Amino acid sequence: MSPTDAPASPWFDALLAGRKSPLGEALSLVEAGGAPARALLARLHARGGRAQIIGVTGPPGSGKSTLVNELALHFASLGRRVGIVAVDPTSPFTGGAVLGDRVRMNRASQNENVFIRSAATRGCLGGVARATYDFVRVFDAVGYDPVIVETVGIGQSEIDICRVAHTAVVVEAPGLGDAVQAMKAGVLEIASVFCINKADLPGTDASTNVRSRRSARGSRRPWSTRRCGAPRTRAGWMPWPTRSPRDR
Ligand SMILES: Nc1nc2c(ncn2[C@@H]2O[C@H](COP(=O)(O)OP(=O)(O)OP(=O)(O)O)[C@@H](O)[C@H]2O)c(=O)[nH]1
Ligand SMILES: [Mg+2]
Repeated sequence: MSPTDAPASPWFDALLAGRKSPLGEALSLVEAGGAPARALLARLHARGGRAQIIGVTGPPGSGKSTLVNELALHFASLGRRVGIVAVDPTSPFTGGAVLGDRVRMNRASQNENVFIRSAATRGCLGGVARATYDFVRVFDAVGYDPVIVETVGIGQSEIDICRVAHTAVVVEAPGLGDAVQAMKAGVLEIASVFCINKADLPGTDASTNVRSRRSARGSRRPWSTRRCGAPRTRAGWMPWPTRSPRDR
């Protein structure tokens, strides 16, 4: 009998208390899949549904990890325990992944209230890894709130994050597109919040104006308070552009 099958065990109690060592083991167990993973997720199921799940997505290099680092430190400073799922691309040649997101989240990784779990895409398209949702469920069940998911750097149509997150933050940097891009369908339609990152760089005003026009058209992905499952829309919600220079 594995620790997860036992009706009660010190391991499971420590996991429910959110302790980092059993949490890491539990995340590895659900990533491996199979019967033990299903058994653990079934045991945790009733405890979930409380965490706010924040998706952070956007093009490669737009500053997602830097922003997630700051967000996590902010929530941790409020006494919240923050789970982060950082999705990195798998190399099609070596099968490995450079866990670059983690490097950018160095300060958050040293905070006792923050737990970062990397996940490699392993051929999964859409911007998230196959295990992403199970990781979120584990974090949620053991009291991490919010859970922040950073996708890989995405293009216009990789929008799977909106199946996972209650709140989708689309991070962009100045100079990455003009008004035509802003009108296109795809990732821009899932935003609950547009974050114009690198606001210390030239072109920020133009990018913000473009996003404001986009916001005025509304979003098909309004903000949601629903804890799990399909999002509930909030009538009248408009995603708004906000700015985020790194040093603020
Ligand atoms: N000037 C400036 N540079 C920034 C800012 N935020 C991040 N950067 C830099 O932008 C580069 C990319 O930052 P990341 O946070 O790794 O971007 P990312 O979107 O997570 O990148 P991927 O995960 O590879 O898609 C790094 O060199 C950061 O130091 C900012 O506000 N201003
Ligand atoms: Mg990153």
